[in-house]
Amino acid sequence: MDRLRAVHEVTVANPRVPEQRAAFFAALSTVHGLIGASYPIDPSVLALAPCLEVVSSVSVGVDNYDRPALRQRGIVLTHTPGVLTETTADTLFALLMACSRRVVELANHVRDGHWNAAIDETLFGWDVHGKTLGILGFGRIGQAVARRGALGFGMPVVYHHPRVVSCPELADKALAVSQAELLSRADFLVLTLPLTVETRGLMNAERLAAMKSGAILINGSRGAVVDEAALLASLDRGHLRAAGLDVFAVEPLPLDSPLRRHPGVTAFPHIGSATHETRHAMAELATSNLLQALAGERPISAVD
Ligand code: 8YV
Repeated sequence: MDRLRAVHEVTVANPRVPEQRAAFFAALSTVHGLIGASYPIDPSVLALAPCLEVVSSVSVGVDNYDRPALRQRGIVLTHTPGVLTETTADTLFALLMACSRRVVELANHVRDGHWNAAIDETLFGWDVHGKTLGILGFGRIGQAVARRGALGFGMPVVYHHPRVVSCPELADKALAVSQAELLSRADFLVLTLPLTVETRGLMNAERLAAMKSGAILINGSRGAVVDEAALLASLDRGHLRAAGLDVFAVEPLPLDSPLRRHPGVTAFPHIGSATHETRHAMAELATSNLLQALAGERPISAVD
């Protein structure tokens, strides 16, 4: 904030907070730059922002932004890739471990005073080491998850990506396969792909059924990539063993969502990049992007 205020007049207003909504939309009529995340910037918002030149997103995902509308107006869109890769991969591997070893459930078993005898097989989890790790979407975050599995847990890695990916450090440890083979081989299937027209609803009933029986699904992409009703049906049918979800079609997850308390679901509140260090690094990068673009310079990480 100090860096921004040293150069520009700054209005702080969160349109998701009712008390701040009016201030946000009032400021829109004069602002040249926006910085933030998780709020849809579409033609209805752009119509209220005649002076807008730059949108600096504090996120790597940019599905909140109507990119054709921004391009049509010549508005620069920037984001914060790279700085959050390792933290997000840590989160997704934590979610994978939590699901397979039933960490949340068993920690609560102790907390709730139920540990009154040596545990038996009803409380056993499942091994992670040596199991097949499948990655759908082999970008920066997918490759970082693969490193954790292959180099840290001795897991054979298979992945599917729409283009050929060069990843020398995993050359002999990660195998590119078809989407069908990925679904059939993965003991753990980790989704690390962007939300696009092509990926929206990708993990539907058919693809979930094509997954290996007893597999565990981990979603670190966007909630809308997964058909949540079909996922619940797969869990209830006993086809999938568990699901670890850091993202949801509706966020925050509604209190009446069956995903919130389903025994087969471990749910995180979208904490992929949510560490002090990484969110600070993202804010710094987003600030640099905004300052550079408003100064007419090429920003560090432009999307469009
Ligand atoms: C963001 C994310 O930090 O980067 C993304 O795309 O989903 C998160 O890491 C979150 O959207 C809030 O900024």
